[in-house]
Amino acid sequence: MKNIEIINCDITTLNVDIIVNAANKTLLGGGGVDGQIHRKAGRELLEECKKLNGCNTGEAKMTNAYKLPCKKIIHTVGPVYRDGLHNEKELLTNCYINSIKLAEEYRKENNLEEITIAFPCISTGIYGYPKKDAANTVIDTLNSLNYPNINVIIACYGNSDYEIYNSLIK
Ligand code: AR6
Repeated sequence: MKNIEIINCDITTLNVDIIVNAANKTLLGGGGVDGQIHRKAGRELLEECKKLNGCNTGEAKMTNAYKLPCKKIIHTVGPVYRDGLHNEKELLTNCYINSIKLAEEYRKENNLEEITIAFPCISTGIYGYPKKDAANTVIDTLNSLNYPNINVIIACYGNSDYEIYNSLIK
């Protein structure tokens, strides 16, 4: 990645190229960050999502952002955490890799020199993924990828995630 920045914020307020949504397989909205994104983007987002036929765990699909300040939304579906023995780590990794692949396609299609994509801490809310394990996996994944025209923001929602990520990035 070009740069990785950890910030403590509500991801729906970010005026970046792309924000990522921690969605569920239906892509039709829910609680957590998904609920906030749908509420603030407006009804048109749901109408577009209805045409996508859902999304498998670890995969990603892009939509417009409607009333949000960002330009696009990538919806990805994190794993529901059970015990760490059900492919959770690989599926969480796939969410980040597949979202960044889509972001790079978007960058190239639009002839943009560089773009910024912001991620929430996928799966670590309602889906119960342990926060430190998730953060370690996310940082390892991002460090293993070579996308020199993509800036990443990790949008932490509250101090606990923010502190975990800052301790890892040092
Ligand atoms: N900005 C940034 N991060 C946020 C925001 C926000 N506005 N709101 C919550 N978070 P969750 P999951 C953080 O539960 O665990 C939905 O019902 C939150 O603190 O939103 O992947 C979907 O439809 C946590 O760190 O997503 C699925 O059914 C992180 O976002 C299910 O929840 C993820 O928490 C997905 O569960």
